[in-house]
Amino acid sequence: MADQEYFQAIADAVVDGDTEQAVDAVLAALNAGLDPLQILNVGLMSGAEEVGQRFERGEYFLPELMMTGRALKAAMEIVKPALLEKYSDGDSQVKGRVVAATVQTDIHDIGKNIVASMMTAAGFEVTDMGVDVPIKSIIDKAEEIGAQIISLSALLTTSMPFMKDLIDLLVARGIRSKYVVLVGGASVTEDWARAIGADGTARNAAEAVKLARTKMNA
Ligand code: B12
Repeated sequence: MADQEYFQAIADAVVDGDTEQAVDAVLAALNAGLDPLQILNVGLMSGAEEVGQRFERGEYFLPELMMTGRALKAAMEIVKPALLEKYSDGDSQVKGRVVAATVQTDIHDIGKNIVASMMTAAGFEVTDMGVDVPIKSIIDKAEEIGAQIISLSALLTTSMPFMKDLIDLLVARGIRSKYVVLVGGASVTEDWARAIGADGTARNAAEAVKLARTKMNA
């Protein structure tokens, strides 16, 4: 079977919201020796993207989104150990402290979780605050644990403005320069990140880790 066929099978299972099929397809791809990052980016995320488009076109509704969410989560549990093994950092030195959260009004957590896991594997100490987290709580936690990085996820265009509000609040409190603020999620772009005064964004978890390392010179 060609690599592309494995990725297609994974994407198709995600589009069908078929958990069992998604898990089987990811296992088959891993057993065939395919790169776990490609499985995430080319297989799982393109399936998620297609589901999103069908939802926008009115062909899919909330139940389909939920089934896809379930399939993605189960598949992610299979691909995660392989990702962590491949991308973890051998040296045990802590690279920095990170507060990660999905901002208020947004409950999407699959991308945030994988970013948090991969940062942990890369040697960052990550405090994951979960989803729908008020910006003030995120800042308070960052202050409390002495974080250097604030990692924000948002998938809804209506939740993205809270990223800007958080940065504005840091500025208002005179502590903006203490933090590297990274933003991400399906609708977040480089332009948006720049416009709100964030320190950067990345398309996927491996790039997010690279960015965090660059910012920390680690
Ligand atoms: C699954 C899903 C759901 C599930 C989520 C389950 C869960 N536990 O997370 C459920 C069913 C709950 C859901 C609900 C809704 N959803 Co939804 N959902 C999706 C879907 C199909 C996949 C999301 C996903 O998990 N992708 C896979 C992960 C791995 O990708 P990711 O999150 O983007 O993360 C990667 C990168 O972005 C990056 N990254 C992530 N975070 C960070 C952080 C930093 C710092 C960095 C650098 C990088 C980074 O790395 C990650 C890994 O590589 C998307 C479509 C899409 N295109 O993404 C719609 C989508 C996000 N949903 C959408 C909508 C509209 C909704 C609802 C409003 C629907 C409704 N009418 O109720 C609700 C909102 C609920 C809420 N208040 O949050 C829209 C948003 C549209 C918009 N532009 O605002 C989308 C885009 C679909 C669409 N095209 O219309 N959804």
